[in-house]
Amino acid sequence: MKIISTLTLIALAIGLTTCRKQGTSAGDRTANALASYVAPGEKDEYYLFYSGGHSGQVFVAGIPSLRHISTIPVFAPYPGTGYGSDEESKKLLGDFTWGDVHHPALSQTNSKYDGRWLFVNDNANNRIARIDLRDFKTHQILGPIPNSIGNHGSSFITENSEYILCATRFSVPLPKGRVADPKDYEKEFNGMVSGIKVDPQTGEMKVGWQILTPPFDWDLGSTGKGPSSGWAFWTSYNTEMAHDVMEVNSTQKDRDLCAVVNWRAAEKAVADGKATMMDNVPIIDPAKVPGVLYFVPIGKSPHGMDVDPTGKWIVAGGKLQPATTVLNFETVQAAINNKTFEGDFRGIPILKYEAVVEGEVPVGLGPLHTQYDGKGFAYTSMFIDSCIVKWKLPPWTDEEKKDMNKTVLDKVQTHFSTGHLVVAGSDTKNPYGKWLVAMNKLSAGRHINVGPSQPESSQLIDITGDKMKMVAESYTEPEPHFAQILKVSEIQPIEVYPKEESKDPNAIWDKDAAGVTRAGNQVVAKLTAIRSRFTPDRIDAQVGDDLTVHVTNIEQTRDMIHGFGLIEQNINLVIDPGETKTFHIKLKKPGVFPFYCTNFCSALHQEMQGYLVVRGSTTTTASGGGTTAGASSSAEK
Ligand code: RUQ
Ligand code: CUA
Repeated sequence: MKIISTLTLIALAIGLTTCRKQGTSAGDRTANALASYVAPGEKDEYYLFYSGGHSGQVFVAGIPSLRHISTIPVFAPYPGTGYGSDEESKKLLGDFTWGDVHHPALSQTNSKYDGRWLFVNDNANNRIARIDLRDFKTHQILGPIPNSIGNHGSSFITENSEYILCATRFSVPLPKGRVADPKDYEKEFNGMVSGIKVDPQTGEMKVGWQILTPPFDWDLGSTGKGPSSGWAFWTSYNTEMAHDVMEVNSTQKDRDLCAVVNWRAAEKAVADGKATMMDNVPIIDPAKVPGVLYFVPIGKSPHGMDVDPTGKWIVAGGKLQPATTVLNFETVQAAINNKTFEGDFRGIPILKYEAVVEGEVPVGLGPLHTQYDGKGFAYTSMFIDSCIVKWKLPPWTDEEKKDMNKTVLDKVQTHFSTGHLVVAGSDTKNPYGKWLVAMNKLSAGRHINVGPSQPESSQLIDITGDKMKMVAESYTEPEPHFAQILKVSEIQPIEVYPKEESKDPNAIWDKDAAGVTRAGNQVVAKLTAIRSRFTPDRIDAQVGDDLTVHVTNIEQTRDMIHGFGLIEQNINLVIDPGETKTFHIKLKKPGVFPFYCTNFCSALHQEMQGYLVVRGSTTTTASGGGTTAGASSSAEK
C-alpha cells in the first residue's frame, strides 16, 4: 500500500464518502427504538464504563438504553457524592483538582473480566486509579509515577491483572526535575514504559519497574494473550524526535516505530539484578538487556494498537494512512528468534516489516482504534471518514489477498469524527459481541442547542447481523475516550456498607456514643445520622478551635443516603448507609452555622438539621468586647 500525504488524504476525504447511512423509514425507527428501549422498571443488560476525560471522572451508563446512571468521581472533586470534601477523599486527591481519564481497564483473570476492579489512567498528572466494583468507588490513586510524564498509553491490564502497563506520551529530561533545553531533545529527553504491579488479593498498586525508551511519543497500546501472552504493544508518533511545530515536524517519516515489549522478560531482568535505580524505581536499559524491547515500523503516525481475542493478530491504525496494518504475532516471534531485523535504533532491534506484517486492510481515512467481536471480525473507528468499518481478520483467501478491498465488509456512518469505539468484551478472549458503541469527537449540532459548550456524542450499533445497524445515540459531558462494557449479571455490588464490616475507628453505631469532646483547642464531634436526625444536633466550639467531625450513617437500608452540608464553611459530606465520613476545619469566625442533610431522605428530611455554634475566643471578648456573651463556654454536651 502506498503511503500518502496529509494533503492527499484531505482531498480524498472530500470526494469519498462510502459510509452507509442508516434507514429512517417508520419501520426502521420503530425497530431501533425497540432495540434500545428499556421500559420503566426494567434494567439494562450491560454496564458501560466511560472514561470522563478531563472531567477527571468515570461515567456509568447502561446498554442498550445508553442512559447515564451514575458518575464515579476519581481525579476531581464531585460535590454530588461529597468527593473531595471529606478527609478520606481529600487524601486520595492530594494537591490535584483534576485529571484526564483516558482508558479504563476492567481487571481480568485468564483473559476474562473478573468483575473486581476498574483501573483508569490520568494522562495529565501521571496517575492510575483503582475503582472497586464492589462499591463503585475510587479506592486508590497511585502517582504521580516517577520518571514518567504524560501517562496516556495506559492503563493496559495483563491477562491475570498482574500489571497495569503504561507508556509515556511525553518525554522529558530524567529524573524529573532535571532541566535540559528542548533543542537537545534527542540527546537529553527520554520516554518510559512502566509496569505497575497489582496485588492479586487487594488490587493495591505499586510501581514495579520501568523500561527506558527513546523520546518517541508513545501512543495507544494493548496487552497480549494466548500466543502473545506476556507481551505488550504500543504505537508511537514522533519517531522524528521533533520538539516543536509537531504537526509538521513529527509527521515527516512514512513509518513510525511501534514497541513490542516482553514484560515477562522485563520482570525477570529486574529479578536478575539487571536494572539500575532511578528515583527508587528499577530501570531497565533495553539496549543492555536484550529481549525486552523490539521495534516494528508501522505507517504513518499510527494511533491504536489492538490485540484480537485470540492473541495472534495485532492491528495498528495509521491516522495518516488509509489502512490498518495487521501484525501476525507468530511471525513476530519467528522474526525475533531468527533475528530477521532491518537494523536497530539505539541498540533496539527493528523487526523486518515484510516478515511480521500479514497485510494492510484498506479501511478508509483516519483509522484510529480496532475492536473485535470474537467471530473473526474487526471494527475500526474512522476519524476522517466518520464511520465504523467492519472487516475480516486473517486468515484471508488468495482472492482476498489479491484484492484486500474484499476483506472490507461494511461501513456505517457516525456523527461525527469517531475517536474510540468499544465492542462489548473486545479485549477479553471471549467477547460478548452484540453491541458496539462509537464515541464521537464532534456532535456538531445533532442535539438541542445548548450554546457553545457542547457535549460529546455516542452511538449504539447492533453488530449481530452481517450489516451493522445504528440504533441509538446519546450525549455525555466531556469527554469519553475509551470505555469498557461489562455484563450486569457478572457483578453484585453492595448497596449498603454492612455494619459488621465497618473498620473506621471513629464510627459510632449508637446515639449514646455520640457527642462532642474537647482537649485543649481540639474539638472532636461524633455524630450519627439516621432518618431524620443528627445526634447530637448541636456542636459548640470557639474561634481558634480545630474541629473534627465524624458522621456515621447508621442506616442499613438501600438508598438511605444522608448528607452533611455546613453552611458558609465549604463542607459537603455525603454518607452512604453504613459509612463514616470525616472533615476537619479550623474555626476562624464566630457565628451560628446551621448544618443540614443534603440528600432528600424522608418526609422530614427538611427537619434534619442542627447548629455549629462558634463563640468568639475569650481573648477576643476581653480585648475587643464586641463579641457575644458566654464566649468562654466550651464543648457543651
Ligand atoms: S486516545 S481517540 Cu487518548 Cu485513547 Cu484514541
Ligand atoms: Cu437525611 Cu435528608
